[in-house]
Amino acid sequence: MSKEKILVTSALPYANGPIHLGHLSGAYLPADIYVRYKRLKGADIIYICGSDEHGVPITITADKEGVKPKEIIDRYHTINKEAFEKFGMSFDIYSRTSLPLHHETAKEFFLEFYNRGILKEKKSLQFYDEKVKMFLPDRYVEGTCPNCGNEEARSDECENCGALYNPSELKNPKSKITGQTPVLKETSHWFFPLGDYQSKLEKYINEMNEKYGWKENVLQYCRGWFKDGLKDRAVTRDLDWGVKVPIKNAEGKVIYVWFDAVLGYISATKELSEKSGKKNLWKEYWQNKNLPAGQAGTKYIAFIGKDNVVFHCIVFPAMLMAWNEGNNDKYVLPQNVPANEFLNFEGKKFSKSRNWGIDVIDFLKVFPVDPLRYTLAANLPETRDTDFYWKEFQLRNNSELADILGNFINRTFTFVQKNFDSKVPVNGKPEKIDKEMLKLLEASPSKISACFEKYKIKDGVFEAMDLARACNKYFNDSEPWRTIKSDREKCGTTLNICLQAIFTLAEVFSPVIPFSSEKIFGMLNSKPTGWDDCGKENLKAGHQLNKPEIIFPKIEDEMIEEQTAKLNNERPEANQALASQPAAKKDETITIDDFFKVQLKVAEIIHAEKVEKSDKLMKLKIQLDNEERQIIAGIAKHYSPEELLNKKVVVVANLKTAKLMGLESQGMVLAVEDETGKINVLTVDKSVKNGTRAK
Ligand code: B3M
Ligand code: ZN
Repeated sequence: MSKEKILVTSALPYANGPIHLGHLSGAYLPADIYVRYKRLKGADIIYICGSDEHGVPITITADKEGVKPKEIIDRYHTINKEAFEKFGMSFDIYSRTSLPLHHETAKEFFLEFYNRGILKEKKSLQFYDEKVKMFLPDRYVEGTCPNCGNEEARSDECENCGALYNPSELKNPKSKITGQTPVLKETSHWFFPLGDYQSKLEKYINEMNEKYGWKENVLQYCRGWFKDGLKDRAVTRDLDWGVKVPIKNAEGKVIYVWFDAVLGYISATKELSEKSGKKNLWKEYWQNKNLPAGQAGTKYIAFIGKDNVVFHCIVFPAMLMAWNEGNNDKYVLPQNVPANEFLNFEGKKFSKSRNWGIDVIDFLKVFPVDPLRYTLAANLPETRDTDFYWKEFQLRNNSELADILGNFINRTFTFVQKNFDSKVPVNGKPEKIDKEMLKLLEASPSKISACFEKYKIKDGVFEAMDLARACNKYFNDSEPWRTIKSDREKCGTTLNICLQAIFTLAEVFSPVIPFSSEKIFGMLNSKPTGWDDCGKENLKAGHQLNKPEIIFPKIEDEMIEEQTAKLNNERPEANQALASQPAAKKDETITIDDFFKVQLKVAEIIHAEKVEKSDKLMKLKIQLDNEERQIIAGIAKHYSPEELLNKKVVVVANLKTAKLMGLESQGMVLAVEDETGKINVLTVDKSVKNGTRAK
């Protein structure tokens, strides 16, 4: 059988922050398991990734820190590359989109489309912040989604419902730089006619789904966009960070980050070609050159998280189609895009600012990597969002890796060491139970691959652990501690088969826990055979084994408690000064008079400082019309004093004075808590006079 030719990519993470466990579960670990498995299957496979270093996510981070974007990308590219290495990601290349090779590739595509008249120049209205005199790209504007009402929607895209729209459709837009309402100003951009590709894209996705079975969540997202009808998409931005638009009269404009980022997969493969000294290697995978006999095309699998579906199932394929229509060297389109949902952390979204979650690097400073890989793999958000819990991590390590897999390996090795001089005993007298065990070993690899082939990584991992369970049962049922005295030959048979089983386990588990697998092979004094042979009897009688070691030490309670203690553990408090009111019963209405009993007034924060010995409370001085007041608000974890200063907020002005930590609070600041637990103080425009009553 000829080797499958496979190209695998994982989403290129933005180099603007450290990778956390959620990222790993979405687009990286499942891909790595798949790739490692395919390598053992003997596939001709390359695995591509790298940093996404353009776009507004980078410039926003740079602005926040007051440094140049270059500093940000250099920092996080290095950090993330190292984190991925420590986590055992087996990329063939981890490239970056700031490389000249990438800029050339992105420009080549842009010019191809431009020269063929595919890109249309259009004048459009775009948000412009008059205070800082600049056009505001997507993420610099926040407003209410015209589709679902999400109040944190970007200028042309809503992360909550996935809607894409024109900036003019966004409600209540605000500039993220100055907080002001931006104006819509004319600018000119080049647009890619996504709509022209709708029917081709629908056909492509249907065909791929019929042949290869796409995930239901991914199909759902795609159908949603098709239903709304695909629209032209601007592929340039007014920004000075990114790939410069390679045509005249385009000063100050760069190629839209998503247009260049997806091409990053191609340029990263080009870099791999250069590094490996095989100039045309990238073409073999991307353009179906040198395919093995009988294979119709490269199998391209793009692993991503759910928030990237539109770009990988619609935008990128459309770009490749457009290229292919005008060229003889044609690119392959993804055969499958097994996007995952999200992993949350102990019931809430990961959030750096709220100290919720843990970075990969920090995790691996304390715990070994394989228990993390195993726990994440057993809990992948394949069909719905899932959570990482510290307790579950401990349990998966102690009760599964250590008590099932580790225990089986350990008891077998110590038994053989003690009774058979660390040499593989002869399988002399296989009986029914032994033959059944051998059969199970032989059948297991293909059972597991059936899952992996369908990107059901989690199921494959469960199958592997089930095999380890069955191995323990076989050991128990065979009672070697008894037969060693009564029937040494029979006992040898049992242990021979147990060692063959360890070989099989070491190999089928190796995509998931590669570091431990390597140790086990070291103990076996052997090497992997390849997936299809690993269920056979691979160890010869008399083969010398090495000394056993404990592969999965237990994780003690204290170690877990230390971690949970570090978290910002309290439910982000509803502002204490914003004492929670007795909730009105569902159907209970109030009169307008009732409402007017509450005096809601606009006030300016003229001073803010943290309350000593409290990490939650902030002491505010506010200016009402003619009156200064002190309010103690439970918002110190969400705002710095500087951020609050000069904000115009809404306060309850006729609230009974209360005392908090011995300090008087003469009113209450209105705020809302979002679903992630972040508190947002309600603010009004600076032009509203202090003391103005809200009604
Ligand atoms: N950088 C978004 C993300 O990190 C984006 C992916 C690009 S894939 C070409 O989730
Ligand atoms: Zn929305």
